Amino acid sequence: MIIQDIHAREIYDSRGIPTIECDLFLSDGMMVSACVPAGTSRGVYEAVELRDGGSRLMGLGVQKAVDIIHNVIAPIIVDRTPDLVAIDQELLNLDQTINKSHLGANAMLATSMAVCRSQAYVEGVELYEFIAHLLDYSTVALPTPMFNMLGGGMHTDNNLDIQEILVVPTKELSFHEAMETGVSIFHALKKILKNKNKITAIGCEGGFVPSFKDEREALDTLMEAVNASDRGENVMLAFDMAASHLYHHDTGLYQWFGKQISAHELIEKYNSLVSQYPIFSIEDGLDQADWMGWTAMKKQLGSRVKLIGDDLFVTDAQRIWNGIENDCASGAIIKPNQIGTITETLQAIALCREHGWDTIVSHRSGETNDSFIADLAVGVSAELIKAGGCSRGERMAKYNRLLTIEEDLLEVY
Ligand code: 2PG
Ligand code: MG
Repeated sequence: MIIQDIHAREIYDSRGIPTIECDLFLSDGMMVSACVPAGTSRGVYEAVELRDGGSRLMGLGVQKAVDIIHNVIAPIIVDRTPDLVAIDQELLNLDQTINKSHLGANAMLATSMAVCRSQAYVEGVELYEFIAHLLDYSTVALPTPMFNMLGGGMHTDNNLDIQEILVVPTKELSFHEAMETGVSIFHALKKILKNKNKITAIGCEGGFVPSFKDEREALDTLMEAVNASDRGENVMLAFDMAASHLYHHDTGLYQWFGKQISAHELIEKYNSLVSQYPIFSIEDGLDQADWMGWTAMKKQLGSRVKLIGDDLFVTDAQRIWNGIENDCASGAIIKPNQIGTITETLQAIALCREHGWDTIVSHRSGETNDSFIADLAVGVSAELIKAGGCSRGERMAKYNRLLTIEEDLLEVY
């Protein structure tokens, strides 16, 4: 079977910002599509997302990237069998930059995801199975979901400096039981916020976004919901601090609820929060360039809480390797659009796994209804997945796909 044609278009993500959808037409008449997500709190080391600039759509159009798919990528794809590894390599050869600025990580990833899906289709297996085959893994597993309950930082306009406060069911639960846990806490939280006269509006990732007087009020409110939900047993909390976006380069200090504090003081804050709340993990606890600070943080907190790098590693195997050598963290966030191809995403995951690091496959704040990351998480047996709160169609698309996969796996095994 061959790819007969490729067609891309500009669509809009869940924030109303342009992104790319890519269709591949196979020689048996099948059409396979993929859509790329985009971030708001992007790391500076992420691969470049090509945007048009100019005045149309605030400069955020992706027509140039769409044209690249039609004019530059199509000639290397059309009339070939879908072969992810070979095609990704050719995309990399065509791009020739370290940050994907020539073709654009958005154009490359749209193609790479669509080729990956096509190859799974041609081989007659589910996407998650195909991903497992690519890595030579003989088993697959459902991830534990991390549910975004309270949003802040760059994702919203409230006063919460922590970008995401999440809940993680840590007990051995089936995926659908973990979902029931998340959904029960989500609705309990809504009721509690309402009783406290706080807004129950939903943020871009499907969690609630009220203001709080400080981090403790936010955490106490969430713990109240955990306990009220009757699912409190073995549920832990997690933070995505997105600290690169709290860091001021001129002063070397971090913003923290109206104050400016040093990295040392921030680590002390984490230390006291970890003593008082059941905190499972802290993502991006320090700035994306502070390798030494990360090593110090790991030394101080690493035995009590998982330290996860997102902007620090940007799904880049080289940066993850640096993190492993310097003992900076205990795991990495995995976002295919940070690096630009599925092959490189899988290399980053394989490296984590070889070194006993956790992988957290993650959505972006700008999402589509494409549920690719659900299959990715299962195919690589990621320990965790971060796909948003318990609302909004583009977030539920991932969780609902995981429910389907769970059913498939129960039937097979
Ligand atoms: C993050 C992500 C997803 P964004 O920082 O982990 O939650 O946010 O997509 O805006 O980078
Ligand atoms: Mg993050």
